[in-house]
Amino acid sequence: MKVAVVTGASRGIGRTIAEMLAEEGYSLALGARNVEELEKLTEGLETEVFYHYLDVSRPESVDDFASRVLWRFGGVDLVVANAGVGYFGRLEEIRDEDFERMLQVNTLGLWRTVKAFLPSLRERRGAVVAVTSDVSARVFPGGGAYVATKWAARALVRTFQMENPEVRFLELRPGAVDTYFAGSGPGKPKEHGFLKPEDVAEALRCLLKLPPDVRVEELMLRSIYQRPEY
Ligand code: NJP
Repeated sequence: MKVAVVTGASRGIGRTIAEMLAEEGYSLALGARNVEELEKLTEGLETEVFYHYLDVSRPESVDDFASRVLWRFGGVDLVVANAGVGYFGRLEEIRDEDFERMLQVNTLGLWRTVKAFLPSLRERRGAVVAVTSDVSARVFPGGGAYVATKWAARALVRTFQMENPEVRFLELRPGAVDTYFAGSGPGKPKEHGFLKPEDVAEALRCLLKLPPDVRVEELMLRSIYQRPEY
């Protein structure tokens, strides 16, 4: 049975991807800081699930999580590096601690997560899904700091790919999605430009069905009600 790791699995996109992967028969290793939510999620999943506290902004937490997962399963086939946070404001207004937090989670956290599982992924010729953003290759006023952390994440994903051709890296770039992101909560109508997390998970489900010698490197998906901007 294939083993998938999902970071930021306690809610939003990560949680929905975890549910989809369980349906697809993956064994799961789920990480997030909110362990209570991970426990609740696990109760509803019909597959083998390991969950553990994970704070991707702390190197020792990532190492601890990875070694527990590798001990439990012996190896992993898929890593969904999804954990992310968003703080917004004009560049002269964004707070130092918010910018730093985003760098720690969105950029360094992704790097640490992939790095920790890389030997196993190489051995199993596995795959990484790096959840970045539709803004990982564009900018917008009021989003400069968040955007910078996602551009950097994109650069890391591409470099990882070049350095590890035996692993397939997919940069998953969602536009606005109806989650708890940036302090909001779900319930926003699709007509306001938000995808449902299920839309993202379904897109990924389709891609995972492709033959293993197909490398989809990037997927950007947005609601038809979100303005197309590049
Ligand atoms: O957000 P939300 P999404 N260590 O807030 C976890 C990107 N994205 O699902 O630790 C470990 O509902 C947090 O868990 P917890 C976005 O940048 C979104 O929308 O328990 N985990 C929770 O499970 C991000 O990369 C939109 O608090 C940490 C999860 O992350 C990804 O999509 C648009 C953590 C966040 O769930 C998923 O975000 C876009 C840490 N230090 C890109 N800090 C959008 N929603 O509109 C947070 O372009 N988490």
